[in-house]
Amino acid sequence: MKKNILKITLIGAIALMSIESYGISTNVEKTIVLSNTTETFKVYGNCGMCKKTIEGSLNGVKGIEKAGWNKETKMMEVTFNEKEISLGEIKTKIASVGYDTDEYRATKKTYNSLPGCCQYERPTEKKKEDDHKGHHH
Ligand SMILES: [Cu+2]
Repeated sequence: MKKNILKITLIGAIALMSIESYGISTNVEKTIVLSNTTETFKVYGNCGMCKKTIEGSLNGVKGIEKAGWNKETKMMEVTFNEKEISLGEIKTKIASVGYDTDEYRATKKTYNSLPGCCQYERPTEKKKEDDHKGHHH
């Protein structure tokens, strides 16, 4: 009699454990799906060659699922895994090949080394001189 109760309890515990571990595995799957994000943002550029350079900067980068730039709207759409790469890192990569976003700017040197047709009109930079407004040196 005592033995039987023990058996039932044991079976119950095993059943509960397997339900639990099943729950964990589905949670992990959900997290992976949920961490794929699609963001759309503006990248300054001109032409089809810019498109190749901009998209190329994310080519083969870990965490990047999909990246496409539209030369008419200048909008970039990136699908990425937030666990592996952040939006800031993505914009930094784009800036590193010469293209500005509103948050991250390419260096003058990188911009100047772009082919002439690709030297797009850069967004206006917040002037540092403005910081000195209101007081005299
Ligand atoms: Cu171009």
